[in-house]
Amino acid sequence: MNDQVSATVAPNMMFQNFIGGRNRPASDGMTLDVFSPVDGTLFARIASGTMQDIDDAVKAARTAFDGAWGRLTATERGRLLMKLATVVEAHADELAALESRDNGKPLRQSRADAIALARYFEFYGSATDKLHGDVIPYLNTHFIGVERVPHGVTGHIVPWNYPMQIFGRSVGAALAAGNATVVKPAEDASLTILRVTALAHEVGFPDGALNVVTGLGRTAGAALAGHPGIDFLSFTGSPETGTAVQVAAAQNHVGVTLELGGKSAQVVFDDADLERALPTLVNAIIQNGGQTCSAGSRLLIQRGIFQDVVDAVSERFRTLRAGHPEHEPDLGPMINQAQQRRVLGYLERGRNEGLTVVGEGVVALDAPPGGYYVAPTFLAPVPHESILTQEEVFGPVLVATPFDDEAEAIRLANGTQYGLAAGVWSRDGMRSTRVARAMRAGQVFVNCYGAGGGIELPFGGFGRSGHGREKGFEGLIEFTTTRTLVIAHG
Ligand code: TXE
Repeated sequence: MNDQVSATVAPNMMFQNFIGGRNRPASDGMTLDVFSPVDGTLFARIASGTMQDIDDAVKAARTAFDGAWGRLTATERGRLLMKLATVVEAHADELAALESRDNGKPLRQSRADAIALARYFEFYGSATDKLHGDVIPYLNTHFIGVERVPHGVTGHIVPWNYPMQIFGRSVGAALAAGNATVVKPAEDASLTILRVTALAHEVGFPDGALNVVTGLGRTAGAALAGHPGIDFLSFTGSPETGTAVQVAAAQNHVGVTLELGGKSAQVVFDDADLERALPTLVNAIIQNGGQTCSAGSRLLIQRGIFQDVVDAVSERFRTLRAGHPEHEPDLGPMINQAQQRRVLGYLERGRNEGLTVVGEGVVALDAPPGGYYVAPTFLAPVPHESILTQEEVFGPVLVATPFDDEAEAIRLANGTQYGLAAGVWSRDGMRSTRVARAMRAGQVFVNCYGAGGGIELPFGGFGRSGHGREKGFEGLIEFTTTRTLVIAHG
């Protein structure tokens, strides 16, 4: 995707906004070119959504919330989501092919994302009629009920790394709770979200319950974040944009959940089951080319086994191939040229710091020349203060740092501004539990690593990783607020 708004290039595939139950071009007719990261070719165009489009979408959502959508019972909402889950699953291959072309993910990852999306709709669809409120004991003369009610119209700003999954966890929960929604997908990965929205329309979601406006972050995204008709915002992306979204939310005095990435550590003690750990340590950074908010991008290894683990991980790195998504590579290309340059820039800065690359994969021969591929790279030892240890690279770059004891492991693991996920590897149950409970991270894995997986598991950050929780039942609660009813009867 590039940032250039154009009205001239002949489209291969043309995608429009979806507002109030209808496909619509941008209000000014402008479009954005969509380039595939696989080979850099132009293959589609999307609407370059405007402030007017966002305003129309918010109004359509409000009409739905006050009307056909808001009138549905919880059970009816749930049934629609469950129907959508079934239809998404039936379209998993089609969605996977579209995603791999648009986003560059290996096909199997795209398919896994489509299945996870279906599962989000199933999970939240089956929860709608279990979202109970409370009754509070108060005066004998009063009945107090606390209802869980939707915020109203919710805005969802979605990034490009897991479009289907993040759409599922955020929009699925919001719809289940009864909100009407306006979604701004990332300009680099809008297509599957538009396709799933069309499927939602086909299964019977009322017009305006789910609206999608594509386009640039600084126009369509900013217009959505700052729209006074939005009652709650959900944002996943960079800390910098997260700040802008939070400022916009503050100006309208509405709540916002922010998921802003991480620099998650995997702590490997000298009694760890290494055979079990090794594939996971590598996969946790290689999955989705490292473009995963909860990627395990730092290894902390106890000094006595440091060299052995580094050698074993390096050996695996040397077998890794970045290649064409349809040819079962270990990873596909980066999402765009800017991301490719960003990752290569970090590696350059690492080299300037004098860091050593100990294991490097390859860009495979089948990787088309115009694509944005980066060879997976493992560096060790890397000091805790290094830029590669402290900043989110968002690419297939892994660093390893030694530690001496438990206290140091905890200090290093918690020693970045982020706090999204962590892993602890040890056969000593007391130690691993102790260390896991000392992690400043929203998800901690012991002798496993989920890289953010788990539809049912609350997910979100400490510190610069953001606030609020998505996924699981907690994610559903975020899309509600309460109304306390005080009824005097004596
Ligand atoms: O993110 P942005 P970018 C991190 C990762 C990556 C870096 C930059 O480190 O390298 O961020 O990626 C919309 N108002 N993550 O530039 O800008 C934008 O259109 C409102 C981690 O792609 O945050 C897109 O839909 N919205 C992350 C979304 O914000 C705006 C996933 C994310 O884009 C906007 C992605 C604005 N002013 C990147 N500007 C994670 N947590 O997983 C942009 N957007």
